[in-house]
Amino acid sequence: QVVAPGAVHVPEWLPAERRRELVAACREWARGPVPLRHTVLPGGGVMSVRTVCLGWHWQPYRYTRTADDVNGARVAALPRWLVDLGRAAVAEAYEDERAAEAFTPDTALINFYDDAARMGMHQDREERSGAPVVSLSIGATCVFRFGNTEGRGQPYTDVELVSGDLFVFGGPSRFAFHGVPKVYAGTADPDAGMRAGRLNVTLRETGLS
Ligand code: MD3
Ligand code: FE
Repeated sequence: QVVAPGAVHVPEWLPAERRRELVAACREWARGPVPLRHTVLPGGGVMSVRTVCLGWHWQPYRYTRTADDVNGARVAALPRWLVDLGRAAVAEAYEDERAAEAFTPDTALINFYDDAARMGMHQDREERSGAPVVSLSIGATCVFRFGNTEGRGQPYTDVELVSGDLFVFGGPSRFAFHGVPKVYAGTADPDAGMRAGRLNVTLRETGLS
């Protein structure tokens, strides 16, 4: 389950009950204060994924406290229980309690994919922190493409992410290119309360204040 140095995949880490709780919470966050929406890129492109943020609002390519690219509202707070879930995730993936206690995420990005949504290869470089990123997947199965730090192309490794999977990206993997080239239709997770599509929740330290 170690895909690359610092990149650890823990299949089906979240039990169905925790998945359901997270899905229910995501439904609430999707309503506002900043609604789940397709992010518009500076060049005018529109992401096929829909996103809502907690703690800090990500807009390409910076973090703000208010969603001035959406409705101007202040983002909802990152709840303590989600911070604790992130710490438990780091402890599990790295088998390292110290690393888990040191993890102090201050933002969550919640991405919703319908069956046609994709995410192109990119790096996440807006954070001013070397802390790991915790990723939780719920719902439909996808192909996650984990690349290298040099560019969007090969070498990369394709990994299937299924409902409940945990992935932690730290150390040298933190700035690797990655993307989601495919979501498999017909792989929903009704036990988690998802009839269609895929949710991905990432927990991060922005390093901002
Ligand atoms: C590796 N999300 O939100 S999660 C993103 O499934 C993003 O929604 C994808 O890429 C998704 O930026 C992939 C896995 C992930 C997230 C952040 C990373 C992998 C990462 C940051 C650095 C390295
Ligand atoms: Fe990313």
